[in-house]
Amino acid sequence: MTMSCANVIFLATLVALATSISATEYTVGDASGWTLDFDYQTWTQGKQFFVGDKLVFNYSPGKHNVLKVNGTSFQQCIMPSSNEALTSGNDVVTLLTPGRKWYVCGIGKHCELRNMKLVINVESMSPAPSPSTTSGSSTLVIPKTYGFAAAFIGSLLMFLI
Ligand SMILES: *[C@@H]1O[C@H](CO)[C@@H](O)[C@H](O)[C@H]1NC(C)=O
Ligand SMILES: [Cu+2]
Repeated sequence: MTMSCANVIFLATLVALATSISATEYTVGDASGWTLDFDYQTWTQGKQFFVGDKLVFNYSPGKHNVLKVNGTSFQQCIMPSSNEALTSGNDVVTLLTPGRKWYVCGIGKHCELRNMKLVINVESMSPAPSPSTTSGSSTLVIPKTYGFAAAFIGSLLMFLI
């Protein structure tokens, strides 16, 4: 198989596009971190969270923790029985799937009384403009969530065939 000049340029463009899309890392509560009586509702306003982005929870280990819960647990501050809490004090959570995500602190009544609860909405990566008008059919079988990856892989497949 020989690479045509057009294909090489096409591939280089794809690689450039792929590297230009970088994940955002959000420090929850910014300089305040994960703490008592912070307004996390306001903190999330104006922020757009995408699959691949990261949340960083900063706090003194032992004072707080981070639990991913469901919507019901979030509303009522009911902690899951299985102890899956993050406890390092510098917990990095990568947002892997789209949809609503709920995080609470499981220590004392921090969720109930001190507002240590965070809800965000994670959006699918917005699909990059298609670099090729003929790549559409090869991306259909792959979920939209991975739109960009799908377009990328689809294009690579086309390139190799
Ligand atoms: C939500 O989580 C709680 C605690 O883990 C669990 O008891 C409950 O069944 C869950 N609810 C749903 C709708 O998944
Ligand atoms: Cu706490």
